[in-house]
Amino acid sequence: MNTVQNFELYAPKLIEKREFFSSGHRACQGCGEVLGLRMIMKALGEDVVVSNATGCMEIISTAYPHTAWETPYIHVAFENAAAAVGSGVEAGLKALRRKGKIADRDVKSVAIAGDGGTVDIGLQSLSGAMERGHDMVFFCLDNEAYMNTGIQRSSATPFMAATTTSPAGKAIKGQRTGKKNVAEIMVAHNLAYVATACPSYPLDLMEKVKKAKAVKGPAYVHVYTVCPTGWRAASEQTIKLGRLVVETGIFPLYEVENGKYRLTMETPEPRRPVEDYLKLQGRFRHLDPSDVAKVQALVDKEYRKLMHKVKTSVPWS
Ligand SMILES: Cc1ncc(C[n+]2csc(CCOP(=O)(O)OP(=O)(O)O)c2C)c(N)n1
Ligand code: SF4
Ligand SMILES: [Mg+2]
Repeated sequence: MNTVQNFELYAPKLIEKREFFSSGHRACQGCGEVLGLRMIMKALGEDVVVSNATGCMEIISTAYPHTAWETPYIHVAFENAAAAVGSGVEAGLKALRRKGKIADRDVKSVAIAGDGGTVDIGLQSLSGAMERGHDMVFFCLDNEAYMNTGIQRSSATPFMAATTTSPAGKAIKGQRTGKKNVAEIMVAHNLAYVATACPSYPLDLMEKVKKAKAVKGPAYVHVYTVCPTGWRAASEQTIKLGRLVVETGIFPLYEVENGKYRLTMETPEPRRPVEDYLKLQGRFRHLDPSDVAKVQALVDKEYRKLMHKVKTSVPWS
């Protein structure tokens, strides 16, 4: 699929001029997480209430007395998690609707958290909110570690990546486990819509955000966001890294609608070797050729599993 052609064809219809996450925030140069967030907010529009767990995006956007948020926004502590507060917001919106106070507006509850706030500390409340069927969208902004507090590993940190709590040295070679796949955990909750996205593919991302918002019930979007600071990568490589992670098959872009899997961005065949992606990042600097081969084997296995689902899954209805 040719992204440039798509952009020319659809951009005037798809992209709002108005920003709901403004410039002037304090994110690092080349931050992929804030870029993804800006696109999410653009695609959501103004009728949302955002619950955002503590993490980089909260820290860089809300230094008192300033705020980058152009919509109602609740900063949620790590402990009570974005999904728990988001489900309370949804109940509140329901009550306001019943009283006729927002009868003419379709306001949506939106919960946003980093990978730490989603895959580790927020997972239980996320599962509860999705299982109860709240009418809300949850976005995980996955930069593959607890970045805001100094690059600690999370269960979304990829195999062999070095972080401050999974350092590469004589004892271990970085993260010892593979990445937890929360999109799959969400599919297992039988959600009507689950998707993966990346701001290096802006139209794909924004279309998925709109689809997720349109669902009456819970929806989940897992957004891969490059963090040049934590990954020890050059800030001008952010978009390229987001493309490489898709072209290598490490993070395929897909959606699951009513149980049916679909790749939304074709991965080139043959896929690019994972080395093209790994070598641009200091967090993988310690890998020798046999380590790279292990990463490649893991990626190949996960990719095969996904392609099997793409080929064999059928929609529930
Ligand atoms: C219970 C609790 N533990 C730890 C913290 C400190 N803390 C604040 S943000 C954060 C990291 C967040 O990581 P993530 O959710 O991945 O977001 P990122 O900063 O990477 O965007 C941590 C550990 C806290 N606020 N509360
Ligand atoms: S540490 Fe990473 S995620 Fe956080 S603001 Fe900087 S580049 Fe963005
Ligand atoms: Mg993180």
